[in-house]
Amino acid sequence: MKEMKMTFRWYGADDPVSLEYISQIPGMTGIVSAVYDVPPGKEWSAESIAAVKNAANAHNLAFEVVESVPVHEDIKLGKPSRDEYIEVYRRNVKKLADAGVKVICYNFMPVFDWLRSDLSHKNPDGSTCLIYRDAEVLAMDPNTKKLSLPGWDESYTQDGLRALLAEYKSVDEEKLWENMSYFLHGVIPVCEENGIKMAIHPDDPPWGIFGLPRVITNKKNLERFCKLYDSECNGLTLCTGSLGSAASNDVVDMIRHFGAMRRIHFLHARNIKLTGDRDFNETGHRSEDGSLDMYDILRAAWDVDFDGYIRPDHGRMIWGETGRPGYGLYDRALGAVYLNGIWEAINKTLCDRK
Ligand code: CS2
Ligand code: MN
Repeated sequence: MKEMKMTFRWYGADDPVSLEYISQIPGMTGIVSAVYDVPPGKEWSAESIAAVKNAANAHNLAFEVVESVPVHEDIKLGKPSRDEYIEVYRRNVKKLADAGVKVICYNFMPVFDWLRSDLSHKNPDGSTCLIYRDAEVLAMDPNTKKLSLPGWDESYTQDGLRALLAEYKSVDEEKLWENMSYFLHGVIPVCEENGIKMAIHPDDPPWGIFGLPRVITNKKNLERFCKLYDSECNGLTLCTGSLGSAASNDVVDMIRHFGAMRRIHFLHARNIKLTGDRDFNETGHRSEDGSLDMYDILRAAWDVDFDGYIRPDHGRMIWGETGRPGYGLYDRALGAVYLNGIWEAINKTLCDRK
């Protein structure tokens, strides 16, 4: 029987989803979490890391995956101050390794992490989900419009955001690659020394937005990324929903390819329904509900002997639940159990049953 490790994202003590509830999900082995109250570029204290670990362990859950250790904008911009921030990153890597962490998920998206046009789109069955409509997102371009971006309008002031966007005017895709390479050359050696696997999260959505460059977007670029620093520690978070939202991406093929290279350390399983060119809705995890085939995805992972960490990614809000968009308990728990069910079926079909 092959084994992957089913995990669940937990946002810390403020998360409306408790560790107790997470531990009650069948087949759950650990949490994916972070120290959330420290701004990017600052060092995490050993005590705060230990607090997450102890809280998880008290519920019989492991804490071996961090999502995310954020990369300071100065590193992505390639400013002189980046050396200091990379040094902090290296210290955080070391501390996390000391606490038993094995994988660090991060992203290299300028300014914004995931972007959506609506965080609570109402489905006919009464559930809500996150959706992306390219035209609507572009119409909210903060370069020219008053700041109002779902999920982001509280993170920035209008002026702060404009200033940051202006700084990125001199960073095109090639420059971003250079800055990424510089970052990796600073960080991966420490990971190699400490047994940590870095796992970059793809850009979501996987195309440039508001004139900002995005490069972790397709197979060719993931290949280029792996070559920036040729080490197993320089790996990927394969997020099916992020990559799959570009119709040209073949997620299953990517899992086979990068999985065989031993570069996938973390799998985010999420389904999305493509509703048009650069338009999609997030859905429940089931293959039939979206455009991605979860059986094919897990079968590819199984075939390449994936034995890393997996988690259900965003879910819908169902059964009247309220909370952090994409990160409710119920739909993600259903996702986890569904994924484990597929995995058991593959295992029992393809392994000798002793
Ligand atoms: C998202 C991201 O798709 C996802 O997993 O929720 O916020 C993700 O956690 C970050 O991009 C990882 O750095
Ligand atoms: Mn993801």
